[in-house]
Amino acid sequence: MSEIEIFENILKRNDEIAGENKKLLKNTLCINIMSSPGAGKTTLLENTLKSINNKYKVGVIEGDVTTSNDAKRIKKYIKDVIQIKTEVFGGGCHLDARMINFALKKLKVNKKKYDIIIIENVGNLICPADFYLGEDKKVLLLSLTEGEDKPLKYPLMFQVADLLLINKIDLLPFLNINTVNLKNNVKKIKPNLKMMEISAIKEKNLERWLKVLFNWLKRKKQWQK
Ligand SMILES: Nc1nc2c(ncn2[C@@H]2O[C@H](COP(=O)(O)OP(=O)(O)OP(=O)(O)O)[C@@H](O)[C@H]2O)c(=O)[nH]1
Ligand SMILES: [Mg+2]
Repeated sequence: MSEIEIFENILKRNDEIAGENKKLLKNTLCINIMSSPGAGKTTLLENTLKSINNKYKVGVIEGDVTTSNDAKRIKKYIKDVIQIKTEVFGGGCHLDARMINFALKKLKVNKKKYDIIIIENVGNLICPADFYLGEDKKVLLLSLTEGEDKPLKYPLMFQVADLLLINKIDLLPFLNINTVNLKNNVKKIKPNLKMMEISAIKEKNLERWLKVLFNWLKRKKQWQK
């Protein structure tokens, strides 16, 4: 079997398990947040949870190679958090459907009535793009400090995203980056990708993102009826 065939088999098995996850999540909106290391995923989650303010039942699945640092940060806001350490599963640079299946069962999604499950993927702009987890939407975070050319260098990640959040916009005055060039590069890869500039450290700056999140939730709830 060639390496390509082996990889195709891995993805096929992954998609089968992702299908099971999708069934488990039939009454729950599931978001997969992806980015490079340090782009601000956990910060966005913290401030999103503060804003949601217990209005909805939310569960969070944290993905990292090692440490429970991110789960500890999230536990300050909600109790339903699972930390996946990919090293334990013999993996590394991304979450796969099998890990999410394990986490969903630990969160008891079939019994507890979650409105939203948010997955924070491992910080990486490459591998997470290949692995469908059973989520409804993929949110990509790109921080300004990463540079204008990232859409051109990591096109798949931008192609699979449903929403691009351009983060750390508060740092714009200090950086040698042109957001027009950045957005033009995104358009070359995915012309219709919705983009929003945010600063995840500022809770009040997140209104547009929250509006999108609540819209997705509303649509999922309508779809269930
Ligand atoms: N100035 C500024 N700093 C930010 C912003 N968002 C996040 N940060 C900082 O960026 C650093 C990394 O943020 P995290 O939220 O831990 O990033 P992450 O994507 O979760 O990182 P990994 O999980 O390790 O991949 C922290 O020091 C944050 O305070 C922002 O909008 N502006
Ligand atoms: Mg994090």
